[in-house]
Amino acid sequence: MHNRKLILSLKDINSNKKGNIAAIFSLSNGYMGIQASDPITGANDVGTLVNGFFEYSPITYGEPAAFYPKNNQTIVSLPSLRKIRLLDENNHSFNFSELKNISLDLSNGQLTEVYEVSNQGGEKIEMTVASAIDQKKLAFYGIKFSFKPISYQGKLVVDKHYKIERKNNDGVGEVEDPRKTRLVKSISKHIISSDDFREVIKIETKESQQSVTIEGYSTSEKMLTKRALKTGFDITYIYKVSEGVKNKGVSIEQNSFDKIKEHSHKFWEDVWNQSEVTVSGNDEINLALHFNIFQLNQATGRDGKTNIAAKGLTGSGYEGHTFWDTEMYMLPYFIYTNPEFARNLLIYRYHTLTFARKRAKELGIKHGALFAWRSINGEETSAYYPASTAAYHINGDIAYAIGKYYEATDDDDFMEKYGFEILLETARFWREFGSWTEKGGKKQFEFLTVTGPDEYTAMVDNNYFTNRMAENNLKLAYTVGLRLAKSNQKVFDRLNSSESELREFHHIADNIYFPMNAQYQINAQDDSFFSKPVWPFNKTPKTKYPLLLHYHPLNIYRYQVNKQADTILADFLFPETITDSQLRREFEYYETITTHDSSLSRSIFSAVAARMGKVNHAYRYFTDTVRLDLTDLQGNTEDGLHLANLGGSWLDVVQGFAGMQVSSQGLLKIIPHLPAEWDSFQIRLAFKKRLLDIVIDKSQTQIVLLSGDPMEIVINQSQQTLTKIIKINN
Ligand code: IFM
Repeated sequence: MHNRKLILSLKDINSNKKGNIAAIFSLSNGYMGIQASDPITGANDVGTLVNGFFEYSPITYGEPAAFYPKNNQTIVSLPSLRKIRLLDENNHSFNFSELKNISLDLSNGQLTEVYEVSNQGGEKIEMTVASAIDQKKLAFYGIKFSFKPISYQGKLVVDKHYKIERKNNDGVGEVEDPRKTRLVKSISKHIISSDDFREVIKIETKESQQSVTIEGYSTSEKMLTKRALKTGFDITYIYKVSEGVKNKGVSIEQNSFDKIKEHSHKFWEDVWNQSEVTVSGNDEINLALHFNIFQLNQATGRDGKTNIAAKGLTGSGYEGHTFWDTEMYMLPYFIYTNPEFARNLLIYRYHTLTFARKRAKELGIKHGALFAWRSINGEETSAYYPASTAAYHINGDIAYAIGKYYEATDDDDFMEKYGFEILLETARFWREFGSWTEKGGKKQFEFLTVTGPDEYTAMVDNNYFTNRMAENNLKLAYTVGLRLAKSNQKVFDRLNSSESELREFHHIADNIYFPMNAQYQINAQDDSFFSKPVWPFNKTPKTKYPLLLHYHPLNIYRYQVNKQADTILADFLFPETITDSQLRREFEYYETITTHDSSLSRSIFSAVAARMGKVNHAYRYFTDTVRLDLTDLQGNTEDGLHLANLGGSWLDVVQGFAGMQVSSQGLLKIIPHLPAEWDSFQIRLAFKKRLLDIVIDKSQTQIVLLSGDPMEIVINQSQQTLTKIIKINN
């Protein structure tokens, strides 16, 4: 971050809705998340979220059928660590508050808020709140309140005790917007102990049988204190949130607000050092990009047992579930900047293999595994199979990410312990799930009744994206398997595979059918896509978007209309499978029928447009992408940030504007496309144990090898040996 302080504050966001502010300025550390909710009113507060801490509730089907998932999983809203009660000397509450400013320092993770708080009589005090989350001892959070008189000078009562009460919204509830969360009832909260300086509460879930202990500690004053305001005073609280037996180690007295801030600062220094992405010439974009990367890091489970929820830990939308978003949109950032985080995210999938094997069997596939479309613990939890279980591509997405991780790290240990088993089990799934058919006298392999990424088209035959992902998955299992059979026979044998099984995978991959549209000479999204009429866009008012909230799914399914990038995403992931001219035709066709109702769409159109050299076009998609939550473009930032889109903005800069790809020979390629609006931009990339610093400006591309051995690199089609520094004219 070049010693420049980057601070996000109120003026940088377009909507002052409390829920948006709470989500945007939330602090988290992959383990727990704390929204920047108003500490006085608690308005819109989802409380504390702990990654992986969820409750089951039964899914009620009007018309059940065999092997539908039985339970919802919902991330639990734990009590807020920020809520505070202020009273004047007559015991009247200060319960009105106005946020005057809020600022999040992206260089050290410190959040500062300034509120004007008033009582019923209109007397005012100023409350400044400084907070930070520990990025090393993940159970800890520190918050300091500073009070100053404005028009009230008397004594101030500060109460930080919990009020264990049932909220009005406790109870099972149904919601009409599928992107929101569900309300859960079977949670119990007890006060375990409470004294002058400390309070301990325990929260237990009845069905999932999880528990969390929250310990609050006031470092100087009592938890309930009364002091004269005079020139003002501060009170600091430390919180420790321990799940089950996790985080028992460090006692609350061993930590302090200063140490929490120090740990946070160190963590962010390392992050920026590894993953610098600086845009010169546009401060607004530069800030947004840093914010996105900041939140991406905050959201990520780091223990191999937890993952990234679609909303991270910034809100309870989508119930805290993990989707394919992780592998396709967020993992690339970690693979190329912090491979250790990437490894842990993939290990999470490994830990869910038991559920995935069971799910495959439930779908009638005896050998192999089918990963959950949406879940917290790995068990499928979606009640709407046409846009979940049928999205079998999740298997190929995970396999793709494993392939990319391995390509960038050569991490054999990962492959032997976890990766290959996933590749093998997913390849086995495709083998049994697909079918051999004959078309025009040629035998080919097809995948029937599937849903691709585009959720406005469901249950179709031969979705192009799915078929590509399956092909890649089968080929990866083949190549990695063969290598393993030679290098580590023991691991290979443990998984009961054989060279003939691997050859079968390869044979299938070679014969997968890919639908083409002859009229436009482009890849067809699926077999029946072009037999449908195009959605009547000119008769659809703006107020009817996103379509999913206004039209029955079957109404949407019978038209050509895309919610998000589908075939174009396949083109993005497999650049070597398509010629420039076909890509151009394909982009033009699918762009006109895409609504971008999904936040996962625009970033891909941007990256592909940049690759095509349509840099202005790419830039328009990019500006929407990079500030999507800061502008509340989707209208639901209050439910939590759109984590996949945050990752998508990094993809746009690195894989779009810097044109980064890895060739089929495993070489890093850079093909720069500097947007006209920028003077230059700089990125850092980790690749095969090297750290590279790349600066692209109007006249040249400069690549510096910051650490690691010399390597071969391709810049603008020309292969070079990078020993220290390369400069090439653009
Ligand atoms: O995974 C996505 C899906 O592709 C579109 N709907 C939202 C999900 C969670 O982000």
